[in-house]
Amino acid sequence: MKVWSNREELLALVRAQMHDKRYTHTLGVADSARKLAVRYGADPEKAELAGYLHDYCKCWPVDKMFEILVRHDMPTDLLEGEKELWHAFAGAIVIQTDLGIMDPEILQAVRYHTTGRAGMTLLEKVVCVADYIEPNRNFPGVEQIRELAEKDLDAALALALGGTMQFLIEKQKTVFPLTLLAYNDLISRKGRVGGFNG
Ligand code: DGI
Ligand code: FE
Ligand code: FE
Repeated sequence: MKVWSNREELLALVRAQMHDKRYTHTLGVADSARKLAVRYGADPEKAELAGYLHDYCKCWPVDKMFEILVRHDMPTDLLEGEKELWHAFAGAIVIQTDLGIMDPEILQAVRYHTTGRAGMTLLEKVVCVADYIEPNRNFPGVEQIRELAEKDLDAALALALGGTMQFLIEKQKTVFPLTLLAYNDLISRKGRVGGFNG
């Protein structure tokens, strides 16, 4: 277990796990997540912390992530699937074991930040959307997601996940089931009471 007792010490540990560009992205996600939390009524402190931690082991060797996932009995479809997804699931484990993060809301926000899932919590949505729209992000369609994120978090997330699935299909990559389930869940709530535009 690594020892930290304030934000600066935590950030130094986060900083040591990744290259410059990933760290800049990490700070951007924390800032965007805090703002989205304020806008939509999630806990801004938790959102910021989850942002700092969400890509904690993104730059780790895949073998190291794989070993952690196997040790924690992660499902076969994850282990045999796209390695890009591993950092989210391994990250949720590692920030608990190495940094002592125990808050299940934060752990889940990290675990599902890449794929999403059906029935995402507000904090999970905030971190997932922040990951797409933080200021250093630059991909086709990001502006539209940024604009939507100011007025409708679910709609922004559906647009973002839909774009990711389109990108994956174009590249003939697998769509992880949770990503599709997250998308379907958001789309099927659209227009219902409590759904998009509530
Ligand atoms: O870690 P970041 O780059 O900040 O962003 P992220 O955690 O959303 O990871 C993005 C990568 O994950 C990108 O290469 C696409 C990939 N990805 C996301 N959802 C899926 C996926 N890859 C596959 N194969 N299937 C998915 O459902
Ligand atoms: Fe990530
Ligand atoms: Fe990220």
